[in-house]
Amino acid sequence: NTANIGVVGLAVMGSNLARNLASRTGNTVAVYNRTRAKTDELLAAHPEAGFVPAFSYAEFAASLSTPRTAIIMVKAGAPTDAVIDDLLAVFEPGDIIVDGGNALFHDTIRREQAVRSTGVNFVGMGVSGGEEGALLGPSLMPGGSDESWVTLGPILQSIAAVAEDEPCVTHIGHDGAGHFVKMVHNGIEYADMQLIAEAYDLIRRGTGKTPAEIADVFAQWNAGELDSYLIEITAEVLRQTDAATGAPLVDVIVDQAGAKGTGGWTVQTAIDLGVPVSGIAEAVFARSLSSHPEQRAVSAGLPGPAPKAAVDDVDAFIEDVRLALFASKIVAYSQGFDEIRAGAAAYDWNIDLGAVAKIWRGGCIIRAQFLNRISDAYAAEPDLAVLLTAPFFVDALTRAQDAWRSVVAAAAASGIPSPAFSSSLAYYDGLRADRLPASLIQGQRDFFGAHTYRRTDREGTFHTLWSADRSEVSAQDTH
Ligand code: NBP
Repeated sequence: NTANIGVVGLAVMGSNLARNLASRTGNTVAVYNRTRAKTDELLAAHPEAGFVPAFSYAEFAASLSTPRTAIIMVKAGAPTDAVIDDLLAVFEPGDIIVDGGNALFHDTIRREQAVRSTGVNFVGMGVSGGEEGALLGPSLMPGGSDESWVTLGPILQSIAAVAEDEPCVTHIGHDGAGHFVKMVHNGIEYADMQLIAEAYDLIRRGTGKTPAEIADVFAQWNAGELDSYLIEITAEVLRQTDAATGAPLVDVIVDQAGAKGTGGWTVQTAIDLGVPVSGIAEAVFARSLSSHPEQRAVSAGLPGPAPKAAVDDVDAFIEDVRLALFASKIVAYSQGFDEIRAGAAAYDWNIDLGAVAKIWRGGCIIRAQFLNRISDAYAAEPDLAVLLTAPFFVDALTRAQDAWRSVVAAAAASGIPSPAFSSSLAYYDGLRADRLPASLIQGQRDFFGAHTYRRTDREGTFHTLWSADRSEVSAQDTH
């Protein structure tokens, strides 16, 4: 019983997390991997870590002090279930199993319920920040019981990224809450990346600047209110020259974006919850559209505006794009937090939205200055119904208004696809509309399906007798 924490699964994420754990004072880390070679390699490469290796689950359990705490970092899906079963065979009530893989929160809810019935605690934990985050400090989103947080909290706080002296970890909520929040984090990441890509495309096509010149634009933006990891790495990617051809690397890379699925989960879940995460959805679909070369090939000859001459005032246009990007980004985050709020209500999680914004400030891909403004907004008003209505964001959206509209209009007029910019603006205008044509939709639904409607001037539900004399009846009378 020499180790206080164990890691199962020693591929890149697990071995980096194990090294991170071992580097913090007070931790002794037991390690196990299904295939022995990975364990041997890790031990040989990192003798300084003082790992306690195990070559069976029984050995692994025996090497851990109680309550035993193990973090699973294996391929999400069936492998996670297999490892949980193997651990349950050797663990005892009160022990803690943490799944740090990218599990779908529905699976986490199911696993938590099954594991809880054995008396063992199960914690689904979102881990953000990729390989480097795992090694040096990830953003951690643990769910699970309050009891497990007592043991787990201090360990996780010791390995998490630090932002403004605060560890990037908080107990998100029970059962699947952590994986839910990690899922939405990834959805927001999709939207943020798509928005940045659209900004680049607009500047390139609108001004004729080279990728290296646009890298300078992004580097400059990174010194202002857009300061974030994604803007920073965008400058790096755009500045990169391909060694083989001498061309900008971005022109050599095939323009078909891949995806591992978490963005799609965010959208599917939002549909289930009735939350309009249109910016995230556009980002997911933009990747899908890019990845159908056969459809793009047969569509290449479709009519559209001739490429325009470069804009007159390059600097003014770039500033407009910056403002449009900032406004659209506010929409994306507002939609993402709306989904977390709705998920918390639906699954009975008590999620502190301001704390979520704070733990994303370090370690993860969407880390940004901007997240401080989100935590400020929820600190001022914990029940904020729409994040973008917080005063700071209203100011920003007021400043960005004209630029946002003119950029979306210019994109449409010039035939430059900007799905995330445009849909963010449409969402914003939809929210602020005094009346929406949803009234007409209700009329149509009543016409073909007698779905009834409510009136603006009286209580009750009503139906018009469309195929008779078109008089209106109270809906109770129609059934
Ligand atoms: P992989 O997702 O590639 O998984 C490989 C690991 O799973 C190996 O240790 C492998 O053992 C183990 N494994 C498999 Br596959 N089936 C198993 C089974 N039936 N029983 C026991 N072990 C099994 O590793 P990764 O890229 O390090 O990611 C680990 C987790 O972290 C994933 O869930 C991933 O989604 C998540 N994650 C990844 C990132 C990232 O940036 N890569 C970020 C955040 C979260 P073997 O050696 O015996 O084959």
